[in-house]
Amino acid sequence: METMEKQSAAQLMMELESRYGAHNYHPLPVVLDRGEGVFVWDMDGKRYFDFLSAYSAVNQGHCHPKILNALLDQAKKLTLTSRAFYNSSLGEYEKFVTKYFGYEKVLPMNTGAEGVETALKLCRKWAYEKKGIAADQAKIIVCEGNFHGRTITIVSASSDPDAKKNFGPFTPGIVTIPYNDVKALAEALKDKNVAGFLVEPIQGERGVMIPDEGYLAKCFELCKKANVLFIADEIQTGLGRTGKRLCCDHENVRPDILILGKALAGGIIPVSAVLADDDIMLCIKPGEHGSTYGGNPLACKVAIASLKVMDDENLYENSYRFGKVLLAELKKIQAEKPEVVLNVRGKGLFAAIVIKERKGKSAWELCLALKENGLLAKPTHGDIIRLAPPLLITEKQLMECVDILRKTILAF
Ligand code: IF1
Repeated sequence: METMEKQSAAQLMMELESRYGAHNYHPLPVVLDRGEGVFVWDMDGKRYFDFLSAYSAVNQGHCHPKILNALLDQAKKLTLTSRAFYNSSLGEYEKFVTKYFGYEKVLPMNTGAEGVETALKLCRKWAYEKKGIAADQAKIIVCEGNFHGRTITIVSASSDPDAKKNFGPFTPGIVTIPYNDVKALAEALKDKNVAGFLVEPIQGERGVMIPDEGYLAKCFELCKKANVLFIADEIQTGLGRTGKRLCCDHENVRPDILILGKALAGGIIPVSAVLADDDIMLCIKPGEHGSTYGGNPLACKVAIASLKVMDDENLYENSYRFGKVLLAELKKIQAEKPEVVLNVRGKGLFAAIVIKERKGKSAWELCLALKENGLLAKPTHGDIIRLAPPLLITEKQLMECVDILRKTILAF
């Protein structure tokens, strides 16, 4: 007979979240307590490879010592001044980040959603003040299946019913076209009131949807011809995730407005940024936009350290090289078990496995099995598993992970 089990510390934590926290997530049943590099540990001390990297915020690895030191040093000195005063870190960061990405100006914010909102506001300002669109007529083109965040305006641009249902009324001035469809963009750009085109270079939430080669470059060219701003949401794809500094770099596209977040602060604190040249950025004047925490000294130092780690530890190259290894291995696994793996795709260390769903055997169950075998990943859209390890993973560790994936999938 089963004896009554004493509740574990992990069970208690899950119960506390369920009892006192809003139910806006459905996490995998693992309670993480510690992280270092590519690893996280649960409350029982079990070690896992982290193949989500907090949705690519932890590209530099968990608790990176150089980023942590930057945080600690600055935290002892000055954390927040607001933008009512100057601070001794912001200018240094602004110079660093604009030179790093090759833009004239940066507007610092905190979360990704705020970065996207900022980009949309900036685009509208530019449309009225530079392009000459009549008041309140500006339109932004977005793509079906996008994920740009959770604010009202951003969910207004979403095509996911879960993101929208009963959150209306929505922000007007948004036009949705299919993703990876150059013709649809050309058609939509015929409208003279279009101000901007907002696009993810790879759709993450959609399940690592990689557009055809040349898509970004063609879209950019069409936008140029129509005097429309090309706005890239690189919050998830930026900072090495796809094997280059930016995903747009694969096609030598330099977005008019670039939005960054997540790994810009190595998973330590929320830092986002909108980059553009003067012609666009200076459309926003004092008092017209901002954020209490945006550009705070702690964020500035952490962001500089996070960007330096990307170069110092060859994380761009790692992602590019090991991404090829990972994809090749995933293709082998697919060939070994086509009745489970319908498809695999990836660019850099940003990959996805599409699972053939059978009764009781979905991507969720596979993720539970992976968890048992020491690898954490999260399903998206029911049948897709996104794979995105921290970029400092070594080839040896990666092959260990491939073994876990193979073993788990073959047994599935
Ligand atoms: C959650 C997805 C990833 C993003 C892009 C803006 C934001 C995100 C391209 C907003 C955020 C997250 C948030 C996370 C789940 C996640 C996600 F599955 F929903 F799509 F990463 F793949 N642009 N992405 O991916 O940034 O305001 O959250 O800082 O838990 O909702 P944020």
